[in-house]
Amino acid sequence: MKFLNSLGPNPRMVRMFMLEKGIALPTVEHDIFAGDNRRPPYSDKNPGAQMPALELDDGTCIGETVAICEYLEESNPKPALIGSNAKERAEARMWIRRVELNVTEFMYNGFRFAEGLELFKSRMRCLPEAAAGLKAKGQDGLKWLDGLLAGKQFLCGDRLTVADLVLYCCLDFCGGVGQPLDPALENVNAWFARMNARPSATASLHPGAAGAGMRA
Ligand SMILES: N[C@@H](CCC(=O)N[C@@H](CS)C(=O)NCC(=O)O)C(=O)O
Repeated sequence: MKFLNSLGPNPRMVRMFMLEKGIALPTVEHDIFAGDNRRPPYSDKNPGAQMPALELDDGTCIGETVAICEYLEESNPKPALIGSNAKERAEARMWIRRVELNVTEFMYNGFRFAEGLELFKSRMRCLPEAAAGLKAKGQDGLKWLDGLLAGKQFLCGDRLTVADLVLYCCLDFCGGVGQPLDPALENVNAWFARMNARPSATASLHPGAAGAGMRA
C-alpha cells in the first residue's frame, strides 16, 4: 500500500490522521504546482485528479481524503478517529458532513477562485465573481460552529475525530491565504489552539510547506 502524497491541506489531513494513529506508509510524492495530479499516470488512477490518494497492493486507488481515512480506520481501528461503535461513527460522519458542507468547501472554493485563481483557472471552471460570497458563506458556517463548540473539547465532545482534522487543516491553510480566523469566534479559536498544539499538527506539515509559504 502506498500513500500518493503532495503539498496541500487535504494530503496534510490524511498525514495528520496517520500520525495520530501511528500509521507509517511508503509515500510517492507528486508536485501539484507542476500539475502531476492532473495528468496520467495519476489521473488514470484517481480520475478526481486531486491529491491525495491511497494505492492498494491490488492496484485499487482510493481518492477522497475521508474515504482514505475510513479505509485506514477499518484496518487500524485504534485509536478510533471515526468511532468504535455505530453511534460514535455516525456522530463523526455527521460532523464531517457539517464541516465540509458548511465551511471547508466554501473556503477552499473561495481560495481557488481568488488567491488560487492563477493555478486553478486552467484546471477547473472557476467563478472569480463568486469568491467573496463563498468566503462569506464559510464564515457563516464557522460562526454557527462557534456556538456548537461551546463547552466542548472537540466537535464530537471529548473525542478527537476526523471532523476536527478536516476543519483544522482547512483553517490553518486558509488563514495564510486570505481567510484569517475571526478573533471574535472564541470557541473556534480555543479549539484551533488545542488542535495546533498537537504534535501531529507540526509533524504533518509537508517538507515543502515553508518554502511555498503555506501551512499545508
Ligand atoms: N475532495 C478532495 C479534495 C482534494 C483537493 O482539493 N486536493 C488539492 C490539494 S489540497 C489538490 O489536489 N489541488 C490541486 C488541483 O486541484 O489540481 C479530497 O477530499 O480528497
